[in-house]
Amino acid sequence: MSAKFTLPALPYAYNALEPYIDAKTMEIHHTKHHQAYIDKLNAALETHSELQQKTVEELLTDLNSIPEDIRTAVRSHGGGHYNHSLFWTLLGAKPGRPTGELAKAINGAFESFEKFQVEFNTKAAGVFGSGWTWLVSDKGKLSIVPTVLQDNPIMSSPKVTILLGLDVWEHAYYLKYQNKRPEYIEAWWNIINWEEVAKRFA
Ligand code: MN3
Repeated sequence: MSAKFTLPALPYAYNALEPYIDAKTMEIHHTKHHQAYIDKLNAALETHSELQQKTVEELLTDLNSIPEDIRTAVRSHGGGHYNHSLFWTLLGAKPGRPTGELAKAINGAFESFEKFQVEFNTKAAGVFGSGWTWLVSDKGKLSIVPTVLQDNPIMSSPKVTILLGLDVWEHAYYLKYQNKRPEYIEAWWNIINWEEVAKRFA
């Protein structure tokens, strides 16, 4: 078969997020790590042509329907492809803060932007081993959800909307931050694409 899923181009240059995320990390993360998830997802689907019509979101929101022999591969590598595709769009070089309805919803759920940050930081720092932390909207109700490995909240709650996500795998920060995950998380607040987050919320 031809490769069904392909690597999306980054909407900015590898060095666009400097100094918060270095160009080398971005390049390896995108061209090696993300590409590997795509290759392995395509390989898993090779023997199951009936699944090749589905989007990655359709695969992940209905994992129980995936044949057992490739379910773990679809969950891991499909999750990896989905999470990274999303992650790239949620980063940008324009520092800012949420505004409008999104800001209201954050203040409503967490009291203030600062308290939202504290809770997000705590959950992201607390992910044991490799995983992600997400800001999730369930019909406008916001919560912060950590996940392990390449899981995504839509796997267990297909109806939620992912607003924001942070990759806390070591490959996302090790070159620049080594074991200092909290410093990476702190830096990430400077490169969130809040316009994109607001679009997803609306
Ligand atoms: Mn990653």
